[in-house]
Amino acid sequence: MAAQEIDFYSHREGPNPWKNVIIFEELGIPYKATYLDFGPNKGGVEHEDFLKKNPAGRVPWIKDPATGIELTESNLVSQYLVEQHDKIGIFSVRGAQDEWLVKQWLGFQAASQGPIFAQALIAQHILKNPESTKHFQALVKRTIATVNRALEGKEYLVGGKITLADLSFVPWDLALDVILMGDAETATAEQRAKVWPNWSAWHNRLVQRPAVQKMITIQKQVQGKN
Ligand SMILES: N[C@@H](CCC(=O)N[C@@H](CS)C(=O)NCC(=O)O)C(=O)O
Repeated sequence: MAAQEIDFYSHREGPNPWKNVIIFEELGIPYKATYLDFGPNKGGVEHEDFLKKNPAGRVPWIKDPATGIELTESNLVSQYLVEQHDKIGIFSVRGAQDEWLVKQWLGFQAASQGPIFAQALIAQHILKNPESTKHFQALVKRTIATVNRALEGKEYLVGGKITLADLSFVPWDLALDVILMGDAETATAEQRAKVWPNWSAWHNRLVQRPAVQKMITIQKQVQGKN
């Protein structure tokens, strides 16, 4: 019997749910996407209909009919998908140290990369506040420098192989042209490759994966960009 589709609440632009799309595609998991708007109107993340599902009023949010599990927080959703569907261990690592390191980087992504990149984008493109833009861009650069340092002599963050830790960074890193716009040293991909060579090679390696390419194609389709 074919697997039942996972009910997946998402947003066309917001990067966090797109992490999960990479994992759906990596593992061939069927899913049905519902795209919400931001804000309190009907069909919005802050409308009472959705707040009953996720009191945080944010996406992603899933319901898996196979297990009845309902879940939010993109990195937890990815971990759930892997636990249920990664039967051949595409994303598994050996040993307690590496298992904890995967969790460490998922925590770093959720606490540092996601929120800081989001605030840098809002400061420049919505609030149009030069001081805040400079402040948050400095934090964005510190976040990337951290990953660049961790990748010295390595192709992947943990265990010499692809894990959820690596893929969790991809959607926000794909937005860096917009996030670092105007920065003298790191505004373009070419500049970033010079400043953070380990990070840049890793990012390009991740983007070449077929599942990431598929995610980018779907993203462009739903954003009406092709
Ligand atoms: N830590 C959460 C963040 C979720 C999040 O902020 N999602 C954004 C879309 S990328 C959202 O729903 N924003 C709506 C809002 O904040 O009102 C995760 O990783 O899932």
